[in-house]
Amino acid sequence: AADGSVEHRTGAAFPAELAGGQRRLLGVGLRRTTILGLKSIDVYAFGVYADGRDLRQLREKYQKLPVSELKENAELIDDALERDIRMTVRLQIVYGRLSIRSVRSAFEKSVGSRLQKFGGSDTNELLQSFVSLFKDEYKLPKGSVIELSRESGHVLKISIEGEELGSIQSKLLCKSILDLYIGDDPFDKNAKDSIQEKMASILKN
Ligand code: DAO
Ligand code: DAO
Repeated sequence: AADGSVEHRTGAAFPAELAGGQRRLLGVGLRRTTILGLKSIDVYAFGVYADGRDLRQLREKYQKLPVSELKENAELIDDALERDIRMTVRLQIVYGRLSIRSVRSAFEKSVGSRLQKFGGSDTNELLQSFVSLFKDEYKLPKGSVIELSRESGHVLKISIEGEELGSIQSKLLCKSILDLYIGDDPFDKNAKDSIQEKMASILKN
């Protein structure tokens, strides 16, 4: 198998494949935030993976378009968000002082805004049921690896350092989380572009 990729600003390394070779790395990026309104910090590096066979469900629809067009096609992203395609976002923590409390509040903000965008008003219960998995006793030192996976049937599974924390069946939640990385207004625009280009090339192969 091919080598993985390194997120060049942080040096975080991502394997080329996960799940015994089923999920292939599409691209890597960086999640940043600002604290106190001015200081920019690197929070985590991420890699986005997808099941190659699941992605090929989209082949028939897009096969006729050239890669140059596919890599800018918004409908391709909508389909990737919407369909039952197994995907994983792997996070590697870069910021050394992350508390579970700040993870919870960041999650409520970022994922909460997407739940509202896609689902309307009645999404707080869903958000809270997921956030309640983030227990205070967990620690996230620099280098920790978290995986957020969409399994078949739109089941969101979360694990830390390979240990499963829990899972929840929700198409809306899966879509909202993936939207942070590949949707409109992503955390890292360059990462999104390279992920989409890689998706396009898989569809053509
Ligand atoms: O120390 O108050 C602080 C800054 C913390 C920034 C937290 C951003 C958290 C982003 C989510 C991380 C998910 C693993
Ligand atoms: O970056 O805003 C964001 C979304 C981050 C999603 C990561 C959630 C990971 C939560 C892990 C909690 C472990 C206790």
